[in-house]
Amino acid sequence: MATLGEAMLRLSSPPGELLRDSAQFRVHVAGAEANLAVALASVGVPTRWTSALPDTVLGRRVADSLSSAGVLIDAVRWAPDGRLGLYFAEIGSPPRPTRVVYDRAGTAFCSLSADDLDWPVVCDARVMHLTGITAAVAPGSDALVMRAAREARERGALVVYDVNYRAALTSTTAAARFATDLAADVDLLVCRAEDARDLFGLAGDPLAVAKDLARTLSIERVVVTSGADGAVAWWQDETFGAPALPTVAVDRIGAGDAFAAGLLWGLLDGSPQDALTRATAMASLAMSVHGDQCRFSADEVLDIAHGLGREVRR
Ligand code: KDG
Repeated sequence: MATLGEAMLRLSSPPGELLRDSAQFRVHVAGAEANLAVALASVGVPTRWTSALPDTVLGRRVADSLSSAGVLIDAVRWAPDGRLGLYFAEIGSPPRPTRVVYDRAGTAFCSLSADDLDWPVVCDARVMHLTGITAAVAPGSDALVMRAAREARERGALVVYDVNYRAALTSTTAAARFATDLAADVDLLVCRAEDARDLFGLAGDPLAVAKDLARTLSIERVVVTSGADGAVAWWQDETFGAPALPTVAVDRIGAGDAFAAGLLWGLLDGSPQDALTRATAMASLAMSVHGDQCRFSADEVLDIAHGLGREVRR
């Protein structure tokens, strides 16, 4: 598995405290693609994460965290200039929504150009995972994602694009245009139902939305996620679905990345139905722990996927 994107540190106020009041922050490593890489490595899928990190103690903290999870970081570019991005999070609790504030201008990743990367190493995988976040990080990041998709495709990898729209980084119009431009090099699209509505004006029954996305973008496989209503797939004219699993969500940030990790893991050795089932299990587990990343073993995820969640005594 291969992925490409920016990592950040997340500084979050403790549960039940507001960013404007809190005297202390909890620190977590974050970044959608890094989150996916950690989740995949934890279930035993060899995964390379490509990025740029500043050659500082904070950059090394991120690298150490990912490599301790088993993620391959040999394609990371160590940048002499630039900084590590931060973001501040206040975890919501009904009726209070989650709040995120980015501080990610001028990061080492913003200056990463396609010519900096060793593409045969970056793309040495059966699947290349890319997201709309990476494409929107800085002017020029869109070209990086385009190149990654093309390089991966030329080497025979399956290219997966997770729309992952972030309003703080780009407009819906620009995100829709980018997805449309990239589509010719995408084998599987993952899209939240709300992104399908906001970017492409497609709403209603999730399966109909998935089918319409497949037709509109000419992509053969489309997965649409609907949070607590589960996920569906339009898969080369076949359809699949999986309900969301019950969870007590302490932190929803990163659940979509865990979903994508479960999906891609399932696709490597199972059917689209297996993949959706692992995806919803992984997402529900991710929401049960604090932080953007989760490190569950394959057995832990499969137990939840098969409804075997039980007390563990060893
Ligand atoms: O999906 C979770 C990510 O949003 C989080 O880890 C931070 O990558 C991030 C972003 O750009 O929002």
